This record gives sequence, structure tokens and C-alpha cells, in this order.
Amino acid sequence: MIKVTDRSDIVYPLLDAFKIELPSWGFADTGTRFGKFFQDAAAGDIDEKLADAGHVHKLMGSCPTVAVHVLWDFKKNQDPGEVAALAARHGVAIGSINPNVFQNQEYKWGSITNRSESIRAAAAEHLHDSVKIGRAVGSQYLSLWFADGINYPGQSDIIARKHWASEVLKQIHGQMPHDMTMLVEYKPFEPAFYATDIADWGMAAHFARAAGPRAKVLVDTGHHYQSTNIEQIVAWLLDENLLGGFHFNDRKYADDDLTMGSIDPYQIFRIFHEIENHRFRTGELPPIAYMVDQSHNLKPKIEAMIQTVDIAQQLYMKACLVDRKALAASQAREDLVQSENILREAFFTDVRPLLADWRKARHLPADPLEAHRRSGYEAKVAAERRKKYSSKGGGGYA
Ligand SMILES: [Mn+2]
Repeated sequence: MIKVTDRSDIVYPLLDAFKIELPSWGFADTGTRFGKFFQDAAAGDIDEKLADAGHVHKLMGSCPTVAVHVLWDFKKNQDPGEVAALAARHGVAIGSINPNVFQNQEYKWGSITNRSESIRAAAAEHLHDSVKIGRAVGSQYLSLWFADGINYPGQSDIIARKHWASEVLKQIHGQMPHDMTMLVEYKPFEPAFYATDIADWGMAAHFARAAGPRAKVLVDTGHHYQSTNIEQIVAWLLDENLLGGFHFNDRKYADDDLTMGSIDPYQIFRIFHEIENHRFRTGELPPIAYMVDQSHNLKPKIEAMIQTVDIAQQLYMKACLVDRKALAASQAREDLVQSENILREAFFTDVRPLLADWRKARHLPADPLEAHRRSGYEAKVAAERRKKYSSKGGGGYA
């Protein structure tokens, strides 16, 4: 049995450093491709999204930045400084900048892999604008996801597309300030159903390497085929100095946008275990951008975020409790059962009392969900927003 109360000296500093970025779109009404079910308390504009994120940060103490989507969160020709000031007013800062080259009609046949040179140039210009926005708001991350791909065999030349994407990414890398990191996200399918241009971590790693030293791979926990060993991918990326960050969410079938750990908390634990193992091996905590990318359409948005951050903290703490010296010794003896049990021992340890203690020591509510429910915030904003958006309907994904 691991006595958790003895571990505060190890766990507290790690928890202090464990920051999780919230997505602006996670507070808005979203749906499936079959439709949206609206929530009275869902945020309708960037001010409300940042207010909700600020509310979550106040409760959790671990979410100081908010990821933004350029087309959804910045008005055309708006001074990005205004959005940064709005964030500051709500007690948070702007985090990763997410360009949007998947929504406009011109991208029907792709953005950075479109056979039209002028459309590739338009996509590159939007990416460059996003770098400028990042500079203006002091963001460290340009987070890239492309919907590019093809739907049928023979539709397009796969290698021509690889070269086109590489050219643009290299160009954008050259435009980034030296303290900015480019995150390259991969996804096996959807919206393309035959060959997505950045379909897996190997392709993302290739594009990152080709773009330049400040480009890294972004692992979205929901973007894998069934039974993919995500923790092995994470361990490899760490060892290759190519892991840039995570998008947290969970899935049962495909890209389901479920809250993290709702389906398979042991897998998330094993991912954190590999990160901790890397720290044990190298003595360094690598810079990893932990970000939430979930927008479930039925759970209340704020509660879903609190739940995700809370479970992320718990699973991370559990990984920090693995007895790594004992694990190395039992591995050396080829003692499979003991080695596995060392992981399970940490996984099944109830870290909630220690997490509550850490929160109290940081002047945070011991039970943030309960504190949120007691605060009346949800009912208050629901009433305001119900009045403001009296006739909700239609609109984009977020
Ligand atoms: Mn994602």
C-alpha cells in the first residue's frame, strides 16, 4: 500500500507545475454532425468563453491559459490585444493559437495540400496571420490541425500533397518568433475518409522534423484507432524530443469528444507513467503543452471541464507515485507480475485526499465541482445568456 500522505513533497511541486489549457470552443454550444442541443449556459462569444474559463481557473488553480480558434474567437481585423485584455480581465491569458483552414468554401479540395497554388498561398497567409496574432497576445504555441485529405483512391497524388504540406509548414516555421512552438496534430480519419494528409504520428513527426526544430507533434488522445498503444507513441516522441503536447479527451469509438478518463482512465495513467519515466531517466521534465480538446454536446460545459482537469490531476499524481527504483529492479529480474503490480499499486491508490490537501494548501476549494455547484455561476450566466440569445439556431460547430 502506498501511503499518499507521505508523498506531498514529491507530488505538490509536480502538481504546481502541471498546467492544463482550456479550449475556448469547449464552452460553446457544439453538437454532432446531426445537430446541436443548446444549453442555456453555453458561451456565445469570446467574452463569455473567457469568463467561463476564468471561473474554472479560479476553482482549479491550474488552468491559466485558454486556447483560441482564430476564426471563431477574433473578429475580422480586430486588434488581438483586445482579446488578450479581455482574457486578463477574466484572470486568464491566451494560450495556443488554432488557425482555421478547414471551414471556408475555398478549402473544399484541401488547404495546404490543395493542388491550387493560390489556395495553398491563402492558407499559408492565414497561418502567418495566426503567427502574428500569437505574437501580439504573447502566445507560445501555434497549434495546427488540418482537415486535408482525400476520400477515394485515385483522387489525388498522395506524395504531391506531402510535398505541398511540407513546403507550407517550413515556410510558417520560418515566420515564427524564436520562443514559439509549432504543434502538428494528426488524426487518422474524418473529414477525409480514404487518406488523411497527416494521418498518424509518423507523418506528424516527419512534418515536424521537416519544418524545423521548433515544430513538435501534438497527440490528441481521441485521435487513434482502437487498441493503438498511445503511451508507446508518447514514449518514443519524448525520446526523440518531438513531443509538443496533448489534446485531452476520451473516446469509445472514434473522435467522440468525451471527457478525459471517462472511458479508459488506465490508458491516461499509462501515458503519464511514460512521461514520468522519461523524467526518471533523464532528470528533466520536458516542456509539454497539456490542453483540453473536448466539447461534449450534452454534459454541462463548465462541469465537464472541471471533471477533466480533476481526473487529469488524479491520473498524473498516480503516475508520480510509481516506485521507479523498485520497478527497474523487478524488470531486471524479469518479474512480470511484480512489475505490473507496481504500476497497478500506484493506479489503484486513492490520491483524492492528497489532491484535496494540495488544493487547500493553495487556497483552492477541496472539491471544485461542489464549489462550482454552490457558487450559482451556472444559473446566473444561464439566465443572462437565455435572455441575450433568445432565438438560438444554426451556426457553425462552435
Ligand atoms: Mn485535437
